[in-house]
Amino acid sequence: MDPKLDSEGDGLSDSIEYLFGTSPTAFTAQPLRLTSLPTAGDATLHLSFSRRAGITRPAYTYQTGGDLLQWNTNENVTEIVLSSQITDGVATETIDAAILVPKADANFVRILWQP
Ligand SMILES: [Ca+2]
Repeated sequence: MDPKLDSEGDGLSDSIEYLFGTSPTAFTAQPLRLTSLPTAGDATLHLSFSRRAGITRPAYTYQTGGDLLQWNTNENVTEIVLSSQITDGVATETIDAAILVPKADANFVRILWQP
């Protein structure tokens, strides 16, 4: 399987759709939702997303960066399972990830998944 194959052309590879528990054959809206940004007093941002049940870190990692060229693995992440559900036979969990972001890395965040 080509890990970069995007069967329906929604911009998400089939492999990342496996992680998110979304369909590789039906358009998926952006699965990552930025739910809060760092503030002057709290350098934590929050991401919310669905994740296939049973796949946990370190199978995937969080990376942050100041530009889109240099990415740094960020271990300062606390995940909370907000809910669990089964959709079209796929068990997923909705995750809130609290990511402590160094000021120099505050511009971008991504999830790196290398199945
Ligand atoms: Ca896709």
